Amino acid sequence: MRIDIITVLPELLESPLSHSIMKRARDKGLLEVQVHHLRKWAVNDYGQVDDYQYGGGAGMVMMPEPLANAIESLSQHTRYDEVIYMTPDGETFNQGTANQLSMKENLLIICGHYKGIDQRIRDHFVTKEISIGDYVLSGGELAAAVVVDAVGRLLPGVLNDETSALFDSFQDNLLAPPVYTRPADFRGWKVPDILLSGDLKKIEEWRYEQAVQRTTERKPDLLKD
Ligand code: 6GU
Repeated sequence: MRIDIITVLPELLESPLSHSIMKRARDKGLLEVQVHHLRKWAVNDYGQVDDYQYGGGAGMVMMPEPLANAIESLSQHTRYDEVIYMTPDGETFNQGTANQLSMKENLLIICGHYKGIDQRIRDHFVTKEISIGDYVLSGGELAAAVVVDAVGRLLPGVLNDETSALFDSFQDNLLAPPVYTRPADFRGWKVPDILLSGDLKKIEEWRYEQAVQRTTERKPDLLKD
C-alpha cells in the first residue's frame, strides 16, 4: 500500500511512522509512506499557503490553490482510491474503517491546520473525511499518524503470529481479555490459576468469558452489532 500525506508540519509525522511496527512495514516494502510539504506548492516566495477567511473572523484558512496543485501533481503519478481529509467534523474513525482502508492500494491524506481548508477543496477533491474522536487537535498530523498506524498494521505480512491482529480488541467486536506475564506471584498479586493450568481449552474459554465481561462493562455498544 502507498500512502501520501500533505502537511505543513512534516516533522510531526516522521517519528510516529518510523518506529516499531510502522518501521517494519516500511522496511519490508509492504507500506510506502511519503510525506509532502505543502509549502512546495505555495502561492508565493514567502511560502504562503493560508489566508484570512471571507466574512471575517479569527483564524486563517488553508488556501485552495496550493492544495489543488498538490493533489493534482501527486495524482499524476498515483491513482488514489481515497482522498482523505483529517478533520474533527469527519466520520469517527474505528476498526471497521481501518479494515476497509487496509484493502485499498493508494491513499492520499490531507492534514488541516488553523481553521481548516477552503471548503471548495472538500467539495471537489476530498472523498472521505475522518475524525479520530470528539476533541480538537491543533492539526490533522497526529490524527493522520493514528490512521496510518491502525491501517498499516493490518496489511498482510506486517504482523507476525506474536503480534497478530486477529486477536486485537475490536476485531471481533470484543475487547481483549486481561494478560499476565512472569512472575506468577508479584507482591502477593497472583496470576489467575487457570492460565497456569496448561489446559488450553479451558484457557480459551476463560479468555472469551473475560472478553465478553470486559466488553459488557466498558463498551456495551460493541455487543449490539
Ligand atoms: Cl482528524 N483533526 C483535528 N484537527 N482535530 C481532531 C481530529 C482531526 N480528530 C479529532 N480531533
